Amino acid sequence: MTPADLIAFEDAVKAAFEAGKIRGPVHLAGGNEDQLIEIFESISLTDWVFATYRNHYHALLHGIPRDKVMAEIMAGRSMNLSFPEHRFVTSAIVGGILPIAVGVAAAMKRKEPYRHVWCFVGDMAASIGAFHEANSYAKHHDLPITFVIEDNGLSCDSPTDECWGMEPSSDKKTRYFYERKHPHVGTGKYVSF
Ligand SMILES: Cc1ncc(C[n+]2csc(CCOP(=O)(O)OP(=O)(O)O)c2C)c(N)n1
Ligand SMILES: [Mg+2]
Repeated sequence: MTPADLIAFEDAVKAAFEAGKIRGPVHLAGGNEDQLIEIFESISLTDWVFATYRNHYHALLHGIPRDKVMAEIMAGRSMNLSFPEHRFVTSAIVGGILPIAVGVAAAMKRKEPYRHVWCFVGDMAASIGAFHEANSYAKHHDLPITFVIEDNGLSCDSPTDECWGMEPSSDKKTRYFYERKHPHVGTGKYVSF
């Protein structure tokens, strides 16, 4: 998948949402195409990927067919995309995916051959108590997990640093920065917050 493929996909979702064809919330990705493509070069199709409500790019980059992803979005399940057969799970609860990902990583450690777990979270999610606990457990049990912090500097529309301050340190985490292209939720046509 190229950046243009990803952008074209989100543009199609945006058009369908604005035409009133999607009966549910959507969180569009944008501005992070290059970063995610690079990160997914390290992610095997047999690895587990856990993500947030802003997950369309992640699903496509994890090899899930475009039509399958689009069908779920059109059915109103954008913010909960889950394809366990592709080892891909998301949660719309901020930080909600963290304990699930850590649990799967604990299971993977007992399996042979184990698969790595990649857990994507926003910069606000990386500041909350659930991250601290997940990070601590993963570190002390040396679990095969990497937390990828998707840092757009925003918690919805509030600057994360001003609201939350420092986030806990971790040797299990990596981070990429991007500038958000779309509103936090929706496309700006109906409602945003
Ligand atoms: C437990 C919980 N509280 C509040 C919300 C509402 N909410 C949705 S996204 C969001 C901000 C998340 O910011 P961040 O983790 O940085 O992710 P981003 O949207 O910037 O990618 C909030 C508070 C939620 N989904 N879950
Ligand atoms: Mg953010």
